[in-house]
Amino acid sequence: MSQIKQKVVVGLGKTGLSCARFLLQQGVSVAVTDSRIHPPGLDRLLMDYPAVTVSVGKFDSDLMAGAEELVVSPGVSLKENAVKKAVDSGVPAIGDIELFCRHLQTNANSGRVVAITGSNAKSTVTTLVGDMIRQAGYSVVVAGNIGLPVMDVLLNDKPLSDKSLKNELLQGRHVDFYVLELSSFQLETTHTLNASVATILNVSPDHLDRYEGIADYIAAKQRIYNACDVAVVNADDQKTYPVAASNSIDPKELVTFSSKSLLYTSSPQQADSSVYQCRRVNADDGIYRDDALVIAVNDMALTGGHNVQNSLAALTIGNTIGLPDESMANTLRIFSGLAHRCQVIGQFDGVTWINDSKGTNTGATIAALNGLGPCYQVGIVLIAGGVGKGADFSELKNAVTQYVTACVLIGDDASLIEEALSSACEIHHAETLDSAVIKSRKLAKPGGVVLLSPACASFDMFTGFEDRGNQFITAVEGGLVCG
Ligand code: UMA
Ligand code: ADP
Repeated sequence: MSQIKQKVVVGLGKTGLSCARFLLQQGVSVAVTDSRIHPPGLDRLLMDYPAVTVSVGKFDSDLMAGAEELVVSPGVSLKENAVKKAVDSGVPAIGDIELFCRHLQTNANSGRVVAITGSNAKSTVTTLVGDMIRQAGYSVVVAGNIGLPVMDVLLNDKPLSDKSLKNELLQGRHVDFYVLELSSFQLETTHTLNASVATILNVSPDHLDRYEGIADYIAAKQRIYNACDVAVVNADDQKTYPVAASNSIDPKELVTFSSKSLLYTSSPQQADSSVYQCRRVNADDGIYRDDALVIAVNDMALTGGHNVQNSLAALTIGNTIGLPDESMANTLRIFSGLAHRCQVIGQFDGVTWINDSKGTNTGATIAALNGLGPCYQVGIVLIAGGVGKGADFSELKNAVTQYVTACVLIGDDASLIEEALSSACEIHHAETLDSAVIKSRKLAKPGGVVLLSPACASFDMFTGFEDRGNQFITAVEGGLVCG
């Protein structure tokens, strides 16, 4: 007698738990495997479904090989031996985003999907677009890599703590838009996204410990454009354009945003066909649409050149889905950014302390330095280091030479960063974040900045970027920087 085939959920973190619970609520036969002995979602799953098959401590090859389909968590590579073996023998592999899209596609009345990826600025732009949609009077759910697994949105017992779910779904409102932040890991296992609007905001090296090289990483990101209606691309970064050679990538429309106009010419840049442009008129910088001022840069709550770029991206996405300029400008007047992204903690003894713990790759740290550097002529003391994920830290050299007076390095890859930057600025080392803060206090000059923007992941010393940022804030506010 042949056994009933199961879906096997691979990984039991946030994503695996949400997928397993959704499938079980739908009456689907499910088993779960995780390489960890006690994965984070285990207790909750067994509390709700004590009889479900769970195999932990190592990936269960036999379970996977006999599956009808694998639902693979983003933290698990498709190159993982057991996964690869099952896939090579014909078992299909999908991820949570594919499961979500399938559900929407069988529900005729479902909302439109706005899909956002990029090496940096994903969470900022995703949140901004969500706020713009809400401000314009539509209902919206913001989910994905930003921290709310998409399948949690579809559960019968949705997590009440989540703001956007509380606002929209629990009031029983129809959802007009799903704004999804998608990582390259999630895109690898997504086959039928078919987004209304899809964007790659920018591409710089990241996660090179998981990819063969940058081309492999970009190929994963490119999947966001599969069968989308409108592709929003960064005209200043060719790597964000849909690759014509890939036959499934065929947006019906291509729309650009560009911050080349950040040069603030007084008239539109001739080669730039973007809807929104930056111009300087009578010494005031503003974002314009044709000759009409949409918003003055000084009226925006976000600061820094990189955030003008992020605002241009959000406006362009909003325009594509029909949001009015006036309402989007109102959102830009209010939205002051997310915690841990170039977040000013305060000024002590004339030194400004800034928490950019979410700067987890070189591209992010370069943007933070270039965005903040021009505002602080006295110079920046940079606290960096952690898990480099195979990055080439020499990419930091130009921005460090221009704006950084000293680096204080922490974490596993401190010596790699020192090797790359020793000719660019003074280098110091610290065993702990607290001692890095104390050293930085001594190195910083009044009028200058101490910036935590590590260009690295945090898992060697912290539970995540939030933990790293919160410990930094505690050290700064707790008095280590005074006296
Ligand atoms: N892991 C194992 N064994 C397993 C399964 C996972 O060791 O069997 C490890 C992974 O290698 C990873 C960790 O456990 O280090 C978490 O992996 P996961 O797939 O269980 O992660 P989730 O808890 O489901 O969280 C994921 C995203 N994490 C990753 O992609 C690593 C979260 O993004 C995301 O918010 C969440 O789904 C909801 O969608 C985090 C992230 O760091 C913030 N993302 C990367 C980034 O932004 O750069 C891509
Ligand atoms: P993501 O979700 O992609 O990590 P975030 O919005 O959380 O993006 O921002 C992460 C970091 O990226 C910030 O801390 C900042 O240093 C950097 N950053 C913000 N905007 C940009 C941009 N337009 N280009 C490059 N880096 C940026």
